[in-house]
Amino acid sequence: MHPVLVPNNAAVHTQKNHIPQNTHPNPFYTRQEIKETTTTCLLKYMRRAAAINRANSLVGGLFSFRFTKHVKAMSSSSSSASQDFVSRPVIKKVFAKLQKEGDGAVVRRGISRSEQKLLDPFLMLDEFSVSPPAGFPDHPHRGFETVTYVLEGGITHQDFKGHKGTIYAGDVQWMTAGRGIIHSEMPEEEVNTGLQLWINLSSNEKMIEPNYQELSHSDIPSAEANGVEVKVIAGESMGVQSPVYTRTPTMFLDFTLQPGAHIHQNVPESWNAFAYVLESGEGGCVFGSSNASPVSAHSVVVFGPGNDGVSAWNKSSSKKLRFVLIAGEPIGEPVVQYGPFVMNTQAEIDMTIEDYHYGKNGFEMAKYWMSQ
Ligand code: FJE
Ligand code: FE
Repeated sequence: MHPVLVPNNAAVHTQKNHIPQNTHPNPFYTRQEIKETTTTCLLKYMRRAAAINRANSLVGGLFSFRFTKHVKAMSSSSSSASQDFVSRPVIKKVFAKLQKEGDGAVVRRGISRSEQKLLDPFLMLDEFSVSPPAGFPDHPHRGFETVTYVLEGGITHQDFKGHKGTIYAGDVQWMTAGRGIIHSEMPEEEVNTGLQLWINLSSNEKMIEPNYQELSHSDIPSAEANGVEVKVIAGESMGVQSPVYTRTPTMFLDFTLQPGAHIHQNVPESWNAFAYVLESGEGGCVFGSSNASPVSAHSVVVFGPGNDGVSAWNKSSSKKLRFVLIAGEPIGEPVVQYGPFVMNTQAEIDMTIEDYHYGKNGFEMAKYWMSQ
């Protein structure tokens, strides 16, 4: 197998450290996780916190053009609007723990094999934070799509067919791996964070030609009303529609709620849906019912079935709430996964490993290519 498929052998972080009292906490790590990191991690954290402060002071005076539309009662900062809609209930909450992936990279895996049945067609959700020289060097994919949404910094990708580019903050790469992609995904800056979602393809699309849909932040439509802003990465919300073609019908929305704001988003009845919390004030993030218990940042919230959409409240009086709401039409087929290969049967996985090894059926360039 390709070396990147072997788990990396970096030492487990156990050493305790003193954390400076007045340092702004790195939002990627919880206080407990920061306490548990090694000296090297602490240095990275401090570099990152400094970079965040620099970035924050830069962003302060900048305003970007925004496509804003007024929407009826879909979002509201008054709690009375919540009575108009019934939300799907929250049936599972998962705190995304840190784990190592690629070469020295750290991800929070919000969705993994244990959620795949509940959340068909979604296979994986990682919140990544990666600094050079760590990254995701040359590795293959087959049988699904990867959606990379960069939140800070940049990720440079290169594939074995010569396709390359950098995904910057706010940009999205919607990659259909289909019959096969081999690529590298490496960080550009000091601080590079974002989400990577894996969406399954149905059996009749698993072996299609690979394809990319690349959206710069300015191509992603957004809307704003009543303390709610939405960036529509896939699907439709608050009257605006994404240009992304989703082979597996998918909704991918990035919501920011100001303190006290509320949102109800319709989701098709048969679709599975979840939210992933990126940022929240203490006790601020509430889903499903206005008096439900709050969820913390870095949590996946799985919604139960129902024809109503989902509701969210920002109960914080001072901090904004940011989460992504992701929903998709279930495929309803067996899933057999071997790392970055996702097929319907073990025989297809065996064939994929052979194709990758011998450079066949879409992996022809495997023998000759290496990223630069
Ligand atoms: C992977 C090896 C990998 N999460 N989040 C094996 F390198 C990867 C992989 C990633 C990844 C990449 C980005 Cl940019 C963001 C990620 C895993 O590339 F998924 C497996 N199984
Ligand atoms: Fe990849």
